[in-house]
Amino acid sequence: MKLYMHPASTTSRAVALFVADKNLPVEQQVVDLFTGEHMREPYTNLNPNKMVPTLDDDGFILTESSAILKYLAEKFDLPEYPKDLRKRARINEVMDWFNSNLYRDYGYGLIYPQVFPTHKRQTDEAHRATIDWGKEKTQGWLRVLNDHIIGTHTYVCGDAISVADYFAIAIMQAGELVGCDFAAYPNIARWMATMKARPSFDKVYEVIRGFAASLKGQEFVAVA
Ligand SMILES: N[C@@H](CCC(=O)N[C@@H](CS)C(=O)NCC(=O)O)C(=O)O
Repeated sequence: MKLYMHPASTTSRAVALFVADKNLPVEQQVVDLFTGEHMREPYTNLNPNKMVPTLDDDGFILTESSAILKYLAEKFDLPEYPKDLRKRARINEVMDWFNSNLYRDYGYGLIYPQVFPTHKRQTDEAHRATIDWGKEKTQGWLRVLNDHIIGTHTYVCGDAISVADYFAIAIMQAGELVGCDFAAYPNIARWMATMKARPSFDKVYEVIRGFAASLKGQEFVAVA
């Protein structure tokens, strides 16, 4: 089984941490986003979205990090995606929440326009408005995450770790690029510290943390 990925990719790290933590027999092949390898054949034959990650399980091609996490957990019969209908429904709900609600405003509104030149808006005014909107909406989502989704629980779907935590920590950690600080959201901060203490975290997140360190000192709009 092969995972096409890039260590600087948020959605790749979600899968890569799960693979590493669970020691799954998944070979990882880097697709060089910086040279545009993902934009060309042969990769686009696998993933016409021109994005990573992509899983190839003996010719079965699967895109979407959320779907890949669930597929791997199911394939290897892992407790991180329990079979109980309601537990599973809760995990699906939370992963959809992160993927649509939070990630849209936090990733594509607040973080990426500030760090990736390809996300720069056409005018300074439009750029600024995107980031301001992203920040404001993000703060609302973080309040929901802190107070209602995590609350007093250890993980995002209760007190057992699930594929939703692997998905969510990849998204949340991306805020380090612009210096986001979650002290105002103590349940989020506590949960993030728990996930960052996973044995494979430092290795899987090494490249993105290096990138974050290289941006230190620049002025960014962030959640604080
Ligand atoms: N919904 C997709 C999103 C994948 C995605 O956004 N991948 C980014 C890296 S994090 C990518 O490949 N970007 C390449 C580009 O935008 O050129 C998933 O969850 O897998």
